[in-house]
Amino acid sequence: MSADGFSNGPPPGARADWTIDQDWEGYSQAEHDVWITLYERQAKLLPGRAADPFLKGLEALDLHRAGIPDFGRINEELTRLTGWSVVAVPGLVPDDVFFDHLANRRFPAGQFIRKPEELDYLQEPDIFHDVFGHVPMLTDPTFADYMQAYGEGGRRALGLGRLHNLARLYWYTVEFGLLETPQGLRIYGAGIVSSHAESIFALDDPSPNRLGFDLVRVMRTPYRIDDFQQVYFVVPSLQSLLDATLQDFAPIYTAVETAPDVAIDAVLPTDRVFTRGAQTYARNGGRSATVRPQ
Ligand code: HBI
Ligand code: FE
Repeated sequence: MSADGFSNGPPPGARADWTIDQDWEGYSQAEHDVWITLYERQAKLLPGRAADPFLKGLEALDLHRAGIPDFGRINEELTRLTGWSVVAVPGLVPDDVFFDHLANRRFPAGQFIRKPEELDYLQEPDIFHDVFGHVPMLTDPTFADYMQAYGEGGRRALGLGRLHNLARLYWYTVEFGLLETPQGLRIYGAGIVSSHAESIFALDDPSPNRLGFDLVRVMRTPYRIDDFQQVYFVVPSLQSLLDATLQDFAPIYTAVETAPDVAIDAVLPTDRVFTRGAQTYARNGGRSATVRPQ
């Protein structure tokens, strides 16, 4: 098993880069119905909660309500807009494979969809999390550049043994990031926007901290993989996110190396505070540890 827990090669039937055919014709109506249920629920909830670039991307790609979208159809528009394409993979792929895809403007999306009894529970990102959650933002040119820069940074981080710091950057932006707008905070993180419960919790609940994004601060902050986040970081613009990644990370890693992690529920005197959370949710044990809101 290699360092990140994968057997050395791609699974049977997958290509060397771990991609597989989506086989869109192979989806059953029951699988399309799960997509429709999840899509309808979020489409009703997200106006006024999701950031404009996300809502614009959803429209542009017409992730239509009629079921699981065909990657071939999505890619015609997505590639025209920002040069990105969605490729099907069996599930999580090794970090180096993941970064190589991102660095080449390919987003690896799980080909499978969750079962009807798993609507709010997911062990591993499925096609709804990956395509509904991540892909609409890839239609935004600035975010599209950020994701490619992240992929290139990931390859370097692997070489420097700094993956865990970079994974935190991904987690608190791409997965659970919030955007500051004149109308208030809006969601751009895929992990939030693809989760009905967390789309509400992340903006409305008094429990979590909501703090201004700072690259070193984020890299020093651990995260939860089994429950709602205890802290969300807010960027003033997508451009500021891209600018943060276009600098040389070596001095950043040095700064992070000597600084201890920040407690997940801490607010530092240097933090820009949007919400000083009560942490009530986490202190009451959150959800059962086996449930990961998606
Ligand atoms: N693989 N398919 C897939 N999707 C991901 O989001 C993903 C992955 N492999 C690794 C990974 N994410 C994380 O470790 C990154 O933060 C590096
Ligand atoms: Fe994700």
